[in-house]
Amino acid sequence: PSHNDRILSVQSHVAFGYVGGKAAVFPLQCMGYDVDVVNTVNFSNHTGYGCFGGTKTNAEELIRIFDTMQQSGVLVADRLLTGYIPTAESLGSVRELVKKLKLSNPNLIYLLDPVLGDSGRLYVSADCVPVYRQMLPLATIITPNWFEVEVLTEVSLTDLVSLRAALRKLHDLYHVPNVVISSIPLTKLSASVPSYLLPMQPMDGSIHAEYLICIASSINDNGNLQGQPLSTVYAGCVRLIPGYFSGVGDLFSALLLGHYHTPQSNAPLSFSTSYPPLAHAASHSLSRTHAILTLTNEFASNLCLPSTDDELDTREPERKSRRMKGR
Ligand code: PXL
Repeated sequence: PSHNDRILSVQSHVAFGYVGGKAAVFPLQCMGYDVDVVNTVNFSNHTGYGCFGGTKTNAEELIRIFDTMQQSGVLVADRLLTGYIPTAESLGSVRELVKKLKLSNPNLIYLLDPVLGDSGRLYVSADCVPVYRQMLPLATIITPNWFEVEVLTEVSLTDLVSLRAALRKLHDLYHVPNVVISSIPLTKLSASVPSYLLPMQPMDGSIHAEYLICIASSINDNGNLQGQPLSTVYAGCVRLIPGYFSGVGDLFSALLLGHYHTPQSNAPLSFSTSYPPLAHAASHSLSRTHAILTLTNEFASNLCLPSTDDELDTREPERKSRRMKGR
């Protein structure tokens, strides 16, 4: 497919591995998008390794890049994708960029991935949290993981009632039109998930530990008026692939932005769907991300590596190909 749209991606660069821009840019280019890339850090590898090094782009440097792009007449993206931005100062300069882009293009499609951390661990500075809260109303779509939903909304996700409360806060208080939470372990929402959401019922009636649920919630035009629900929620399930993967959220967010087409946006010529834009984009991104992870996992399990290296090698498959070549 060919897209006329241009995407500006503002996230991390790593020399080794596939997180941040390394996970996001190539898939978008494969979809036919032109992608402008601003690196928020220039690191050796992702920060989950015992050791990492390199430099962060500070706020002043980011502003210089954005301002010069504007002076050169090349700050012309139709879509914006932001990811890993590790300090409040640099995040503040991206917030100002978004305001500027929205002023010159009110139809800007902005996917904000509020990269804060995962599974109870922050991997950016804690003072990014209030800046992200300021940025939420500027976004078209946000893609927090469940931990980021909890941090941003201060609602802990334990069941469908708390999930609804968190979504309400994001839509109502922070004015986010579209929220996608790509992978909540079913066990986290405990027994309150209705059986029609489960692809397969365990024989003993317990909740399956082997599935992840993806939630896509879009605000309704008449939400909260005349008893209309505030948002429409679509849910999908995929099988959990055991192992530790990095950059999956970055890949998913990029695909989501790439597949999101509203009647106003520049969709490929052949594009037509009966699904609402967010549900369409979420289901495509979910199945593609899952397919890529399945291939990565197959690749990893075909390698006979010493057990101590297994965990690291599962994280970043290209590391294995290097080692294989060296044998
Ligand atoms: O996947 C998020 C991410 C992006 N970029 C860098 C990271 C991480 C998560 O650890 O370290 C550099």
